[in-house]
Amino acid sequence: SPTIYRHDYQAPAFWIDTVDLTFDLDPAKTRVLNKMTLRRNPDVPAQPLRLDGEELNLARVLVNGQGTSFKLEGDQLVLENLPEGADPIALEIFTTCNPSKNTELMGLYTSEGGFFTQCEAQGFRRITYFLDRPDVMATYKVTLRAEKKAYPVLLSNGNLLEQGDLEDGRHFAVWHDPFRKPSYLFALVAAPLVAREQRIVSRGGKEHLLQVFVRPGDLDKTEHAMQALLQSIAWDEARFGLALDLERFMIVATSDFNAGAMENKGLNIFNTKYVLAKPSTATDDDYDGITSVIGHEYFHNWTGNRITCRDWFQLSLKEGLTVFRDQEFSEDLAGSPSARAVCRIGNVRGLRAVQFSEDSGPMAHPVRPDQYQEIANFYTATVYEKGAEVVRMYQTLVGRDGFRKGMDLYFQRHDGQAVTCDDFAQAMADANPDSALAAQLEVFKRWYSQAGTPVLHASGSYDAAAQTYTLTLRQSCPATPGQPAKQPFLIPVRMGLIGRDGQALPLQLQGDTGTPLLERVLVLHDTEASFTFADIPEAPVPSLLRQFSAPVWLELQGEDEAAQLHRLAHDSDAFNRWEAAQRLMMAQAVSAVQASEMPAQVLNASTLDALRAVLRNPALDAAFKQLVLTLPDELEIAEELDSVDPQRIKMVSEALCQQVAHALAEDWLSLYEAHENTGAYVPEPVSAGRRALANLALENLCRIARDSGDVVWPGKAYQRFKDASNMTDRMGALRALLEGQSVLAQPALERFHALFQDEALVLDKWFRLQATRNDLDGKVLGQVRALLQHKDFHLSNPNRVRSLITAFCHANPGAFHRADAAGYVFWADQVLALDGINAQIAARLARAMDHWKRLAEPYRSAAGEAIRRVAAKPDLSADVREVVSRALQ
Ligand code: B3K
Ligand code: ZN
Repeated sequence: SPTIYRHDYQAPAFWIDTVDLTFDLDPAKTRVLNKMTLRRNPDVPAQPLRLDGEELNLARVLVNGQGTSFKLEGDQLVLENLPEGADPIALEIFTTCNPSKNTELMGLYTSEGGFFTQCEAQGFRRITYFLDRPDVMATYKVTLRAEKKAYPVLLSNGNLLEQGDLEDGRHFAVWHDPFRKPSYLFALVAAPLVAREQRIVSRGGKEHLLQVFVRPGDLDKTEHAMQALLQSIAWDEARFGLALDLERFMIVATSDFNAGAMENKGLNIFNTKYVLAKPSTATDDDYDGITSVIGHEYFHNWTGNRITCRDWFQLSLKEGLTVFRDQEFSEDLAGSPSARAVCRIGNVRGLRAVQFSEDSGPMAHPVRPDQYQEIANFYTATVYEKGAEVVRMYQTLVGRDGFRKGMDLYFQRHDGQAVTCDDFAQAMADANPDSALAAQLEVFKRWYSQAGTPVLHASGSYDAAAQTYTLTLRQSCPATPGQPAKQPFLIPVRMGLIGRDGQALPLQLQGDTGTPLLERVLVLHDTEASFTFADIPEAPVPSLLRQFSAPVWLELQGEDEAAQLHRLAHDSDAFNRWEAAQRLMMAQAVSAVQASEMPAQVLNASTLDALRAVLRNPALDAAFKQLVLTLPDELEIAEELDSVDPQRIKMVSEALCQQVAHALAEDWLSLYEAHENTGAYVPEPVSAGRRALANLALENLCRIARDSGDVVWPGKAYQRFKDASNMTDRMGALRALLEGQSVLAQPALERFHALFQDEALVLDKWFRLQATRNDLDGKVLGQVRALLQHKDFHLSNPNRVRSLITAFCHANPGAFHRADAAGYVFWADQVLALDGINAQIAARLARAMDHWKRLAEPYRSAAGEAIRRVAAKPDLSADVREVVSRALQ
């Protein structure tokens, strides 16, 4: 496929002002009448109209009511003889398509007896011929006609104008969306659904109808989603002054969906995973996921829909900003400082696990990419999560109030427009003219243009005679594809200094006269800078990059273990306390991997003592303790190494887990007893933290039992599994049995399946548990292969594929990277099989091999062979082609 470049952007030759669509919905042959009014863009030289269209059957084209000549060139419909001049042109196009054969789930498709759409980024062209690009914005009127009994609910964007019955048992509905929108925000639904409804009056006194549509049997799982929607609406008004602008706001859940959800104007379509929850089927993590995704899609109504992207290279304009907004929403809901820190730690773990890894591999790209072959491949952790970190840095640099001012100016300038990342940066800077951001805007904007994770090298020196402490910060950034050398980034470093007694030292920069602060943000915008603090009475321990104030690797030069332990014990920043524990464990895990002989113990005694002290500290809450005691996993360890031997890492990781289980045995016991009973289930942070810690303790107790042959703890775990009143505890107990390699694990898995065979989302968990289980005997791949044949496994359902195949290849490295190469053969087979069904899902799976060049032998050669086998398929999708050819470059 051709490569598309950001620098080639040109405004469209035509604008489309209104779209009037009529659908006669039929699974095998849906008829679409598209009546548009267009006009020439006077700013662009006259040229033919080229409309995008894929998988369509064209029946008729009329221009101002008359037949016209046209050409079909590849996937474009070309009209060369449109009237000259500025007058509006009426264009009418009649096509048909086949939703029931649409396994890509892009455009109009059927799922469980209903019709659904997904148009972002380029799905609308699979519904009708159109200028399918985000800078072409029109108002839409939509008429839906379908059989009434099979499709009682007919929905599209905006307001319902009219509905009624037709002949032959069919009915119709007419919708009108008053807001101009790009085609990627179009949606329709026709399905046998029911709705939970709520009417609200917003602060401005306007009435709104909120609806959550699901299959009839799922209505008892919609309460949390509705709650999250109400909280989202209130939060956006309170924090950003952004009100709901629609009379009606609809959420629809479908179980066949490529992504998590989609922010179509007024008609958000969701993966059921991010809507449906009740205590017996959803875990605490599921509840949190629903809150953040409902928030995310709702927040898009302003950041994405009211102001959209000029072109797809600007995707992070809406995604980075909206992820940042949903993260802030979740933190504000969490409430206490400690619960906020737990949220932040969770987000940073995700960022480092996925985005940092992406940034060091063949798919590395800037937050605002410069080129792509298939845009669907660029809905990435870089665009989303790193993009959110870039937005967070604005807030760190200009403060919360300054950030709000920047947002206000952004809306004042650009409401109703399709704009660029530069426009956002300019609004932030202009609203904060005295900030470090405004002073260094061009440097700051390198976060959008340069890929790769910068390394921040920090070293400190204490001058006892002068009573000063000098901190030197230096940055570098590794080369990434197409970007061999980088210019310095602007890095905000939130920091403090900790005294010997654990107290924060007042910070007074030399020559500075303001009141000393206990924490400040240093700004590095050159390759290197030094900061000298005055009146420092003793050599301090620095605490840098608090709250993870920039998406960088931090290297603390010349720092000893004592300093890490000091931070772990005393840092006032909860993030850095957690980080200190992670660094201590990681450093020792890495040396165990690199040692010529596997050491008897991975962690030293002082680290274990420090971990024990965390568990015994009554001032820390359960959620935080659980996070500190979550050990670096195999993927995180691999990310630290230049040459990766997955089996060696697996051995070390296993030894680390067993050591921590045994060394803290007494604590696991008392923690389990103190936290096992969390009372009636409420999905909120305090009791969720208790559940998480109880489950971690139980897992460790079952690990101990594995070595000692004890049957009491597996028995208790099995009992807890059977009696659990909520899914968090049930899954926790089941995982403990699996980690403990208990003979009860298999009966528990069978019972789990029997209990939940009618709950698709729970079956996904069942598949995932088996795909990601600890592979001590090399049998997991065989089990995964067997599960492909299970009656509940369907290659056409993305959630199921992700739960079994993608989870195995991406999240179970010890089972996937086999010396006999069988994991890679499996990977290639599945990528090829999926590519004919759903290219987006296939491409995501393909990325499991991103880091093959860092593998040690024999893995590397075998992986290369598997990738070349995939690449050799001549009719590979553009999606998979782009991923494998980058991997091979
Ligand atoms: N904007 C959608 C993305 C849909 C993915 C298209 N391949 C979901 C979201 O970010 O809210
Ligand atoms: Zn989004």
